[in-house]
Amino acid sequence: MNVIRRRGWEIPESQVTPEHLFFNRRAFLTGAAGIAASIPVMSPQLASAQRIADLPDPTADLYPAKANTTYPIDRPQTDEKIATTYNNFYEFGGDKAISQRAQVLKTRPWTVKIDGMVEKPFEVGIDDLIRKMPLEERIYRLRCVEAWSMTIPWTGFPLARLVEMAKPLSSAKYLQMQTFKDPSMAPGQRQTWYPWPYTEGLTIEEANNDLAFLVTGVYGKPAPKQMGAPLRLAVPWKYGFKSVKSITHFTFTDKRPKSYWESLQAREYGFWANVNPKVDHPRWSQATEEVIGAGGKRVPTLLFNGYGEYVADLYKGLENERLYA
Ligand SMILES: Nc1nc2c(c(=O)[nH]1)N[C@H]1C(S)=C(S)[C@@H](COP(=O)(O)O)O[C@H]1N2
Ligand SMILES: [Mo]
Repeated sequence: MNVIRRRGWEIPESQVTPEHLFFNRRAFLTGAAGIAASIPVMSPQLASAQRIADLPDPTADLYPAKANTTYPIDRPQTDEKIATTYNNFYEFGGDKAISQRAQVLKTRPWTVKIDGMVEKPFEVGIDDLIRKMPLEERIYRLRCVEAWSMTIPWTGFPLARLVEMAKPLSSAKYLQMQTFKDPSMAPGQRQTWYPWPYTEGLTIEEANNDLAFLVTGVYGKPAPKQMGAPLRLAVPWKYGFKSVKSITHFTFTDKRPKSYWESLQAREYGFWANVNPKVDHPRWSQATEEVIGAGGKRVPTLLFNGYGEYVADLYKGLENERLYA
């Protein structure tokens, strides 16, 4: 597809894909695509996943949610077809075309576990959680570390509401978030040498910033699996890899969580990962970004992805940290 091809001076996608240098692509492709290719189109597994997918979402009545326009947006929304078919979700493969493969993800029943430094650890079913929360729509920009971006209408609730519900102890300094781990469902997780489950983290202050958003839907509907159903993070001032998909586990801790990409390649992917056009990735420039779905158009990248007025204060006094990688 033309929209996803990189042109001109741009480096081929294979070179800006973060995993390129250390992700054994060939081994991966034999694994994931090999498995996908070996199952007939309507394998029993896929067929039953399809039946589940065809059931009405138990929270469908909550959509579309009321728009929150606190955060103005000056770009057109990315076309829904493009945003739902150009995805990073390594659990289902190392390429962007995982939307079909991700349909085997079983999103009900789905239990979210909250533990660590909290008054009392607990578990909550996803539908109970969603119904307790004030759903709203927010349009955010998403800037991937691979130098492309989209503009997406998310539905969800502030992460701060989950923090409040969890009642963290004052000793908790960080919130770690993890995706499911089930290699029988996610072929990428059969590559056992990767640090599954996908893990990310924020400081408690970041988690309590109003911009940090837990996503349950997109484009006025429950989120499709490839975009991280049934619960995914959106932290638009940080590179996209911080926005962990399909979360099952929140842990409050006093130790800085080590993320999936940091475990793989700490020199390139750090804890903070705030967007900054002046701090290049070791292998490519971060000065501009390709607007996906806009015919190859590039625009300048903005400090904190344009959200500095809401988040820059979080980093006062942290100037010695590697805030932008
Ligand atoms: N569990 C999980 N979450 C993930 C990823 C992933 O591979 N696995 N990829 C991240 C990256 S690199 C990006 S850019 C965004 C992409 O989100 P989108 O596909 O909804 O645009 O998801 C992030 N969350
Ligand atoms: Mo990304």
